[in-house]
Amino acid sequence: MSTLNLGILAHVDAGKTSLTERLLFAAGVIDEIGSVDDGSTQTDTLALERQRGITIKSAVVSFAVGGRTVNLIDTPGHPDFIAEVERVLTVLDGAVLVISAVEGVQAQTRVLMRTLQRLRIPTLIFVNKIDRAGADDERVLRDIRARLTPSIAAMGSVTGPGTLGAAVTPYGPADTAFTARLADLLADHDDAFLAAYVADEAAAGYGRLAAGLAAGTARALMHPVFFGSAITGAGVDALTRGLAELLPAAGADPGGQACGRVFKVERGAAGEKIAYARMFSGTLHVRDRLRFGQGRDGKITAISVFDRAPAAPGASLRAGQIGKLSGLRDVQIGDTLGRAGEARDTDDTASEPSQFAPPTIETMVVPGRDGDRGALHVALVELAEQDPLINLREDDARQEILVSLYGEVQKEVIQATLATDYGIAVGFRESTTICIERPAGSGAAVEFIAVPPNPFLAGVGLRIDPAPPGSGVSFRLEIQPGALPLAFRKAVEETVHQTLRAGLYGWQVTDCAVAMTHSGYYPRQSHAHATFDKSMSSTAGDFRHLTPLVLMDALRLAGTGVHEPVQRFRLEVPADTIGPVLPALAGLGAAVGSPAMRGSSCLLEGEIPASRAAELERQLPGLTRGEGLLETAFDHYRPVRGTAPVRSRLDHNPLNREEYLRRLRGAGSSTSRDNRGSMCI
Ligand SMILES: Nc1nc2c(ncn2[C@@H]2O[C@H](COP(=O)(O)OP(=O)(O)OP(=O)(O)O)[C@@H](O)[C@H]2O)c(=O)[nH]1
Ligand SMILES: [Mg+2]
Repeated sequence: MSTLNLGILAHVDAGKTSLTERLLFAAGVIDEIGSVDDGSTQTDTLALERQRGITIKSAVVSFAVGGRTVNLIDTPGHPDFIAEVERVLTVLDGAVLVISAVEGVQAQTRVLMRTLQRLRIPTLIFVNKIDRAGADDERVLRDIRARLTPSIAAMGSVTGPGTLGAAVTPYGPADTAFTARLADLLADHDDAFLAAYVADEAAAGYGRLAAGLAAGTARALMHPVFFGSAITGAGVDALTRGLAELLPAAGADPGGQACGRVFKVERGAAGEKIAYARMFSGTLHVRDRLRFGQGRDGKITAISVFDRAPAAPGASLRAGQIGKLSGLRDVQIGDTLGRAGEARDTDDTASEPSQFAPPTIETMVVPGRDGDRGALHVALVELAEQDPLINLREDDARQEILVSLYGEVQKEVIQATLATDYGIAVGFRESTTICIERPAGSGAAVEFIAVPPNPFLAGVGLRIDPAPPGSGVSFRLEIQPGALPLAFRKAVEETVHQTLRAGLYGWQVTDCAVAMTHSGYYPRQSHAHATFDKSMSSTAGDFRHLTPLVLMDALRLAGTGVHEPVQRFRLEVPADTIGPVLPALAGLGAAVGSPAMRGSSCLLEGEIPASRAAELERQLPGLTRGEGLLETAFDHYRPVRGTAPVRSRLDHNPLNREEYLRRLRGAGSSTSRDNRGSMCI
């Protein structure tokens, strides 16, 4: 029995949750179709989702099509919740990208399609809402070709678009125009097919074309396009067949070494952690002891498996399946799971570059009552477990708590969640834009063991080099792999990642490659007569304490530049309002291309610093009689013009060596052995 782990992705409101509901109904899992507008769907189950009619968290449902189990993950479309989509991408065998037949390709549609293509995730396109007034299937097809990809195959035709009677007729072997278009598409991507086709057109029999389309789809080279309506059910049968015939099943080796991935964490009724995981190979059983992340472990106390129905208790979770695991107290989103004691394929702990932009605003959370500060901390730590990108930062001295966010809707959701789930009323101080730092050049530094002024029993040399935009932080060894025990190497690597959270201006340093160029340590005294002597043996603490000193020295030599996030925008305004709109855009630092007239409206596209986008949204109704339509999506980072902004410094990196060492000494007066390390100063 094959399994397909399928993501449904789209711009907000395109109809993902409604389509999910319709697919569950068609597969016989539910007897009645729930509605987003009534708050009665299977996947929008949070009270907030039902109140607002939008999806906030990803949710899994399971059903059968054509002898195949489909585990469908309904994702949020609002850009404030893009982090939910990001985590889901790592566990998918295929995706359906939903596009509204009325609105066509939208800002987030493009962001998602680019990412699906980059990750080579096989993707079908579903053009939804053909029943809604204004639906135009031909226009949307042109739009997809021009703005997403030309490698598409429309799989049917629509009659009566824009009416409740809108219907879809799937194409078949007898449609010669369809088969000719398929042959052209395959010939574009497959030289063997092209040669056979040129030699003999009859070689392109329908069976060959259908197989070629499935193969091209599986390789994410081409994208079949289906039409339909989640509300009336038109076209949904053809899409369902497409799920069974055109998308590849999960490759699965249940007997192999256990390997899975956590893509969602939630709390159960009693506050216990529940991890949603997809298995890539091997099989997990209840009571298995697992290891995950960097050195954490735990024992599975219960498993629920998604298998053509709501998750049900099971004894095991096999390769290809998705299930909920209980008992893993320290598990985190994004963790790779394996069985304790089994060898890892790799010891590499480098962070994977993210597929989407990180949050671009930071805001201070202020409890309504001062007495709630402790409870607020606990609540936010729990929320950060479910969404690590909120990147909780605290300053005990100043009693400040800061979170990173994508936008105002996410802020409102956090506020409402704190109020309803935790009983804590909070407000927010004004948000600031989160910048990043990139190294301006290369820099290297080294501290040798037992050579003053190095106060630690460790030797570390590091070099930092710039890396391409979007590549994140990588770490590699330029010493012999055996030259440094694994525990020390890990300590250096982890500390490198931690240290780079705050660069010379206090912002996350990214798009750089860090190389370890030197190491030195004193081995543990292991003679029978000698007990462990910390004054003579290196510890992981020595490496943790020394690494920030060396890395910040290297970074100072490299220098860094502060970069601010820039958004791409698409703005449709009534043509007669262009007079006031253009100077307002210029005043906000936007760069605009030449306006394109579209009947009585005018289309403007360009770039705007993220810090000014909210202001544009505020001004727009006044400038356009409330008729302006704005879409924005993160595009890139660019160097800040003028004075580089400095981030409020909560992370204590050794910008000042003396102060850093003083602080460590202060920490050493506590009972923590690790903090004391073996600082011989
Ligand atoms: N007429 C019509 N309306 C639809 C169709 N599909 C969805 N809708 C409506 O569009 C709105 C949004 O639908 P959802 O299913 O919540 O869209 P979504 O993509 O899940 O939205 P988010 O998860 O918030 O991004 C709701 O009011 C639906 O009733 C359709 O095929 N036809
Ligand atoms: Mg939804």
